[in-house]
This record gives sequence, C-alpha cells and structure tokens, in this order.
Amino acid sequence: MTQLIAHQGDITRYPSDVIVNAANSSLLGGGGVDGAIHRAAGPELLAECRTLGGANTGEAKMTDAYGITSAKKIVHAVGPVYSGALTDADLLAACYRNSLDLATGYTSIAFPAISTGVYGYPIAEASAVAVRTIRAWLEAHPESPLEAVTLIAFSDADFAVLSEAIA
Ligand code: AR6
Repeated sequence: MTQLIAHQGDITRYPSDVIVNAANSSLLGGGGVDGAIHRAAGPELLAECRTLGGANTGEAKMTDAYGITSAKKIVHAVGPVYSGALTDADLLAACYRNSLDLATGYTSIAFPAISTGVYGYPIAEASAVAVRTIRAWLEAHPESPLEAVTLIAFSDADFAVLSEAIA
C-alpha cells in the first residue's frame, strides 16, 4: 500500500528517491522551488537540462540529482500558468501523472505544490487536483513499487490546506 503524505519543508532536503521540480518550459531554471533545486544541485544539473530541449506545459523530464544527496533523481514538470480555464486542472493533473510515470522503479517520490507560486494556481484547488490525480494513478498502477508519495508545502498556511485535501 502506497502512503500519501503531507510534509512541510524544503524539498531539496527531503529524503526521497525522486523529487519533482516545478519548472518552466525552458527547463533551464528560474525562481521559487526551481531556483532552490538548481542552487542545491549545482551547475551539472543545468548542463544536463540543456540537453533536454525544454518541455511543454503538462510534460515532465527526468535528470540526475547531482548535489542533492537526499534524492536519486529529479523530475522537472512544467505546470500551467493559472488562467481560470477548465484546462488548468487537466494540465496540472498531467504534471502529476507524467511525473509518476517517470518514477517507475523507484520507491518514493516527493512533489512541491506545482503552479501555486509564481504561476498563481490557488493552493486549495491545486491540492485537490494533486490528491485526486495521485490516488487515481495509484489505483491504476497496483504493481507500482512506490511506497511513499509526499506532497510538500513550503508555508504553514499551505501545509494546513494540503493536509485538509489529503484528509
Ligand atoms: N521546497 C518546497 N517548496 C518550495 C520551495 C522549496 N525549497 N521553494 C518554493 N516552494 P514556484 P510555480 C513552493 O513559484 O508556481 C519558477 O521561476 C512555493 O511556496 O516555485 O510552478 C520556474 O522556473 C509554492 O508553493 O513554482 C517557473 O518559471 C510552490 O513551491 C515558475 O517559477 C511552487 O511555487 C513556476 O511557477
């Protein structure tokens, strides 16, 4: 049985086989959690990201974790810029599904609250999309070796909302 866990803290220090980055389409770094991950992983991460050719919104690509020793791999997922359109949720859900697909063979994956910072997605809506998408993916993949899927909130307020969504 895979556990779905809420955790508050810095994803660059969270022990998990795979950590997910909230990237942009260039996959070449930025602010927020993307900036924190690139700073912690070091310049080798940017060098590998340059070989990836970017990604479309909803897509995800995997790299090594370099200086982030608490993880083995990083999945770079591109969340949607929140617009209020119905497609926002589909694109956000695609980030979670595609990241889980890439983590095949690992026992743990940790996500930040994709799109809820610079990209403006309301945390309550985004948390609901994350939780229902992860639960549906786990039901559809009973053979998955994943033991833990962790949703990481950075702030106290986000952690409260996220915990509620999981409960
Ligand atoms: N650990 C965990 N969560 C974090 C951390 C951290 N170290 N730092 C920030 N967060 P954002 P987005 C939370 O803006 O909205 C970048 O420039 C943060 O509080 O990082 O998907 C990219 O390059 C928020 O809840 O990502 C893109 O251009 C969540 O991570 C753009 O921002 C996501 O906030 C992506 O925007």
